Amino acid sequence: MPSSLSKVVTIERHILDNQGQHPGATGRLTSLLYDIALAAKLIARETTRAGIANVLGITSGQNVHGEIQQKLDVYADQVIFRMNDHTGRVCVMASEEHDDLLHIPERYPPGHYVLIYDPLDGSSNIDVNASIGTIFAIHHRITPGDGHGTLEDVLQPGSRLVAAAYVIYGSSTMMVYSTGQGVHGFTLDPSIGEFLLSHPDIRTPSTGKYYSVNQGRQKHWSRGVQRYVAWLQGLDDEGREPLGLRYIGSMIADFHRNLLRGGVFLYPADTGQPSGKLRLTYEAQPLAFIAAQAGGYASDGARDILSIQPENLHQRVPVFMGSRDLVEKAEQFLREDA
Ligand code: AHM
Ligand code: MG
Repeated sequence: MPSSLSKVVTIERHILDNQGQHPGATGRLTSLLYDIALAAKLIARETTRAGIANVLGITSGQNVHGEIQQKLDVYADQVIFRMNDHTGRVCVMASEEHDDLLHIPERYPPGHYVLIYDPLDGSSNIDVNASIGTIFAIHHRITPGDGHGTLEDVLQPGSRLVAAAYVIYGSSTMMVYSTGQGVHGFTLDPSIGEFLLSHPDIRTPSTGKYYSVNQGRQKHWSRGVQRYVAWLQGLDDEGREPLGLRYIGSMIADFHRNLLRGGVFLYPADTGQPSGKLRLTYEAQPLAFIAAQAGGYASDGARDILSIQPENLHQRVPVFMGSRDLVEKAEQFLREDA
């Protein structure tokens, strides 16, 4: 075997090695993460074909080959559900695409875990060829017994997450995951169809180069948010150099860049959106978990996002996340102007 091959770590091997370090691990979480990685590969394949599907001409849902085309977000949603509905590892699921819980079909055994996901975040970016992502959150079930899961299993604070992951479909496809033992990133090698370890043990800088916000909504912001963003821009009396503004409008892409380079991503509450835009259980919680595992921090402006007890499945939450110093500064400005 060429010596370079001994350095290649597939996501499967990494997950397995990681789980091996947990005393009493049964391998169920390992298998669930495999299933998620496989779903990610299928979605990545369709994502790269999305543009060419348009070129081939789709009318009323059919392409020139007579194949029924699905919207990519519907496809992603179904792939993730079907990949996990029959394995005996999951007791209930929830997705951004569905108002209600996704129950495991009666003919399959319910399992130990709860899977919550946003199948294709930033989907308005598909048509303009910008990056999009998928987000996963995994909890243990908390209802007793081995029946089907309930809303109570889904509505848990982020501090109880067992694992979280996101996939970014960009210039390459990457999957980033944490099971509470650091954050690890894998790049999909399309020639062999494997996610290979490319970013072991990601640590986010404590302060950063970038801020990411929809600045167009500035007139709707509170005074605290206005003052905070002016501080990021170096417009206050401290005379600091401004941070660079980077905003794709696809949270995973904005979050991922800032995780690696340092920075803050914010989607604050404003007068038009009093709880912000982003959803707590399948957008903010998993990214807050990953940020914390990488040494960063995520806040709703007043408290740690991981401490919030969700009240309902699709609840929104203001978000400030990324480098710890920058997020704590946001809390300071919002406290002063409360
Ligand atoms: P979506 O779940 O409908 O795709 O919306 C979420 C997306 C995030 O990815 C992104 O951060 C945000 O919406 C951008 O919103 P805006 O266009 O208001 O800046
Ligand atoms: Mg979304």
